[in-house]
Amino acid sequence: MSESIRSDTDVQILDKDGSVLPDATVPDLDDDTLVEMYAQMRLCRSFDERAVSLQRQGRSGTYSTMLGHEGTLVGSAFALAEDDWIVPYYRDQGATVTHGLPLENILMYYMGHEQGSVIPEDVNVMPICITIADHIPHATGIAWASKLKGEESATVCYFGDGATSEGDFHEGLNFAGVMDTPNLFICMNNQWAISTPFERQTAADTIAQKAQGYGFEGIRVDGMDPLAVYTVTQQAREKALDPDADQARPTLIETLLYRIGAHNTSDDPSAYRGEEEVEEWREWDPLPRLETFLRERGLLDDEEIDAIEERNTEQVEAAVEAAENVTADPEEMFEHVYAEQTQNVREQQEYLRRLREEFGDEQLLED
Ligand SMILES: Cc1ncc(C[n+]2csc(CCOP(=O)(O)OP(=O)(O)O)c2C)c(N)n1
Repeated sequence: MSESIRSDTDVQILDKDGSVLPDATVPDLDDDTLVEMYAQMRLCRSFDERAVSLQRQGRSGTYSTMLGHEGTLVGSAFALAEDDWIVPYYRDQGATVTHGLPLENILMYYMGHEQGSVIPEDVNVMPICITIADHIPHATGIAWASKLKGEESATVCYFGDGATSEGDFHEGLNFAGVMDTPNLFICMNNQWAISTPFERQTAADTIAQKAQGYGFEGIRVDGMDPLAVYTVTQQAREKALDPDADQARPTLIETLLYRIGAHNTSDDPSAYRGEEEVEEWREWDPLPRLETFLRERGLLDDEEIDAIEERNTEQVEAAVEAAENVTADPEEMFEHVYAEQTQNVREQQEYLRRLREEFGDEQLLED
């Protein structure tokens, strides 16, 4: 890591200690919204801790934490309007939840219930994509459709630095450039793609500079600074919907941050990275930075933080209860693969039915 994130980014508003940098402009957000942003980031953290604990107790499957990513996820989602779309991967639940996805959907997904991917009608979020970069061309397609229909809607797609080495990344961004689609591609450069470090991912200095090859703007922002991410996202959204004559609609936003936790609950990062590096980045933690900013403005105190924490705990517990009350039905696995079931999927469904009848669920689950 370089001396300061600042020297590596185009946009940073809060310094490491939460003070506003001398040449920075704080976004024009009212006091309540700023506190809400902080509360939502704290919700992400509480949710993350609970989700990891559920996995450890055998009550949920493998989970990918967003520890260190809260500033990017919440900061960017706060800049969106209800009609905007989010096309997510497995580490951006802080953004999808801020955009209206119920917390229990995330838990149900990781518990293996199909209902986790059933998104409420009025929430413009696509189901989680686990396959790296697969969702990027979909995001371009959705944005292109919005443009053709004349909708006031931008499409935001989140992914990691590892995704930029996949063909789908290049195809999705190239098409977005050619068709001039209202896309925001948010690459969370968290320094690691499981055990592959950033310098093994690309020979380029930054991810943002790759946008030039597709004919649109790329920008690198301090991803652990929610105010900076908010500003950049808001400006990119404005351009996506109403560009000046010389502007292209899409933007590639690289948020420079760090995956403080493990890749997921099956990963042991001590096998490939040192604790020193983690501690160095932990100093940029977005939560204390925003907290200091708010305290110094007189918008937050211990009492308010306790109240936020209490509300968040209740919300997380309600989500756990809702998710654990779901009774899984294996039949659902086959229902939403295609809009109309194919012969192949029907055969697989019938095969599972026969096995269940012959052996019973108890015995099938044993091996
Ligand atoms: C097409 C594909 N190849 C490989 C994998 C296995 N895999 C899961 S996560 C991951 C690393 C992804 O890193 P990055 O895109 O930087 O996202 P991060 O997890 O760091 O947020 C890989 C290779 C996969 N899910 N999909």
